[in-house]
Amino acid sequence: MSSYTRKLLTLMFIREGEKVLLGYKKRGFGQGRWNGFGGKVEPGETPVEAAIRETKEEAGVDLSVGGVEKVGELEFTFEGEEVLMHVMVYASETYQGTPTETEEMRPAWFPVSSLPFAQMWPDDSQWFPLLLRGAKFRGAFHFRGHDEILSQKLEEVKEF
Ligand code: 6U4
Repeated sequence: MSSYTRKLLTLMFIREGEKVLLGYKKRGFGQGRWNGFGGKVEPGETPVEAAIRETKEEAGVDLSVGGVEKVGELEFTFEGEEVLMHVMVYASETYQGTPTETEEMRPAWFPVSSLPFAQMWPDDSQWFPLLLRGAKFRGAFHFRGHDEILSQKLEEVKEF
């Protein structure tokens, strides 16, 4: 049995009507992919606080705790690696400010009907339909490298 070192991370999707705000990751983990905003939860902060902080740092947008909803929990593991990324996924339908390019991310709005799945993490096309219809979900994806999913679990949940 392998024992994993768990890392707690966040992922935030801002939605306005039929559009979703994604960020093009310019550097770091997931570079070259469109994704939500997020990163590591720091000591002393809650996951939702981290999600709001990261969204401000990466997209220049302010969110309020009351406007943020937890929609998913995802676990990512990678063949041959001992790290387990435990990602709390959030959605917000309200925000303040103008999405602005930062050193890490280039934000852009996408219609929900044409998300750039070919340039997103391969798991995203699996759970995005759940997110878009307002469902909550729990999933686990085991990767070979960053492009191939070796095994996966995904289920809709009523609450966390
Ligand atoms: P720093 O601290 O700047 O080195 P960085 O390398 O930019 O960190 P990190 O670790 O802060 O990245 O955040 C990684 C982000 O990628 C988190 O928001 C979670 C997200 N993520 C990781 N695996 C993912 C996957 N398979 N699908 C997905 N998002 C993923 O949609």
